[in-house]
Amino acid sequence: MIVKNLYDDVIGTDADVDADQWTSRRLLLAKDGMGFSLHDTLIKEGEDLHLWYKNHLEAVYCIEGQGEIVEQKNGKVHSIREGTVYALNDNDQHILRANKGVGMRMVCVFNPPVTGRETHDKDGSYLLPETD
Ligand code: 9YT
Repeated sequence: MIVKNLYDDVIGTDADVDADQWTSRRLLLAKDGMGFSLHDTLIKEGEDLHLWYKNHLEAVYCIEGQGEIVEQKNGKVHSIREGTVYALNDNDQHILRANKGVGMRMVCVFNPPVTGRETHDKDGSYLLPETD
């Protein structure tokens, strides 16, 4: 069994990844062998993230804050607040916005799992690890 605590075991370690627009505290990673990774992510207030996880499926559950997500393929805008979940089941290209003044706290699940220190490439995706 794996038991970790965000404050004791993740914050301030290599699994705590700070980017310009977000901070991702990675609770479970590929090395934990679960087949997914689990992140507690803070989206900084007023930020627009252009994302396109071509290599991963991601589900995101908002537990604090407010914002919106725009589907790039059709321009549809969905508001996000505490209790909203979105699932990028079609590797959907999207824009994620955290409202000014509040930011958002999200629980994110990635399949396949991220391995550790991934940050976005120019398309807003994470690369897969090299395999033989
Ligand atoms: C919700 C989202 O995709 N935020 C960007 C950071 C990413 N989810 C992560 O690695 O936690």
